[in-house]
Amino acid sequence: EGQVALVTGASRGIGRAAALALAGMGAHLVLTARSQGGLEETDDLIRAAGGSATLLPLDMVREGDQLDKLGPSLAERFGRLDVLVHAAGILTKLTPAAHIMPRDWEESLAVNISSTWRLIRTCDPVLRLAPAGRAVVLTDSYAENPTAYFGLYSAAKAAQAHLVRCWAAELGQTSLRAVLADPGPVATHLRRTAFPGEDQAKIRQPAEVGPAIAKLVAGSPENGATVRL
Ligand code: NJP
Repeated sequence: EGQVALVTGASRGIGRAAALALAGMGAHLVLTARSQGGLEETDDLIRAAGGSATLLPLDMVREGDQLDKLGPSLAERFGRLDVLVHAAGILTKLTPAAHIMPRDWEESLAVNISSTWRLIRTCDPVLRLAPAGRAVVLTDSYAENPTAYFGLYSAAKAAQAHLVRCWAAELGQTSLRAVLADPGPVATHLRRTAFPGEDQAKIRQPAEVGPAIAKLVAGSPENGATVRL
């Protein structure tokens, strides 16, 4: 009760589901993504369930200066940040490593790694103000398993995972814990991009993954661990 949770990638998919589950635990949500409409839909769902949210439409890549101000503005407005769930991520397309185009490479690194770095940079001080801060970054088994045609995504997610593990190692005796959460295949836009022919009714739905993230946050995860949701 009284907790504040920031969720990136909250306009759809796993981020939306995590936001809903955290609202169900009584947290006030700060929701970010580019799509205002998507954020409003998430907000409607949260309100219908009796929760509250603040919407922050933001392109984490193209509005990096705004992202840099996020942590200090949360500190000023709420005095603390208890939970960060970083679900924003992209898988633009599957491509042989030798055929990756510069634009796709830069976009993948910008969203999947650089935004994570910038988010850690801006949120670390305000997360440390919470009595038991929790940072959950969505990872993927492709970060650990190099697979044909997944280089664009896999390399970026591997670098993201290493950055989070390094950050966790630096948290030492602070009450803040940073973990990686691997949801496995989930029926979202991102998954559809990789496997367009897949019957998404046969894999996990975001609504099953959201509560698993909330449970992780409420528990005592091992700092720096990769947790399979
Ligand atoms: O993806 P999707 P998921 N600035 O496409 C946002 C990992 N994962 O929920 O900006 C700000 O539904 C975008 O919002 P918008 C995966 O690697 C997944 O499946 O409005 N936000 C949207 O809200 C990722 O880290 C699976 O377009 C930006 C969100 O990101 C996380 O789970 C398996 C943005 C993406 O929603 C969530 O993925 C696995 C930007 N520039 C790991 N660009 C899986 N689905 O199977 C994008 O192991 N966003």
